[in-house]
Amino acid sequence: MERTFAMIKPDATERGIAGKIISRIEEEGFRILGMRLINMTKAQAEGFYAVHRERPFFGDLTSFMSSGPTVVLALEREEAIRHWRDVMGATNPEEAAAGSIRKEFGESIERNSTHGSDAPDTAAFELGYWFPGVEIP
Ligand code: 3AN
Repeated sequence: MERTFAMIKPDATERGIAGKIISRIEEEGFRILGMRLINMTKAQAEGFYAVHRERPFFGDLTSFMSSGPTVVLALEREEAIRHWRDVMGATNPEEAAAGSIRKEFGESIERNSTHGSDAPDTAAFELGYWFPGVEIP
């Protein structure tokens, strides 16, 4: 079993499709170990996305992520990291595979509905960032 960190971004909560995405998470065989709806501050978004701070889209990305509610999730499944990234699809919805969440719901490379950790070390950082001190059984 492996754990990963996922988010349902403000473009999706705004359109009232968080529930659809949570259903898909369950249908894909993930166990939800932790789940909260948060209103991220700009400073929290900047800390979370610190690896991207030199990128040209950093300001827009952190403004968008602090513009509305986000659902943060701790998920468990076999090969959770890879499988969740497959279910989400490519970062740019235009390039995402048919049947993926970003293909179905993503509006743009920024407003792409979901996030998922890309490796074990980032999953550990991201889970700890949003579920600090939480005992996940
Ligand atoms: P992923 O979330 O698929 O791992 P990353 O790590 O390349 O993608 O990018 C982090 C986040 O930054 C993405 N979720 C996306 O919303 C945003 N992003 C990436 N590239 C761009 C871009 N060119 N313009 C605007 N936002 C971007």
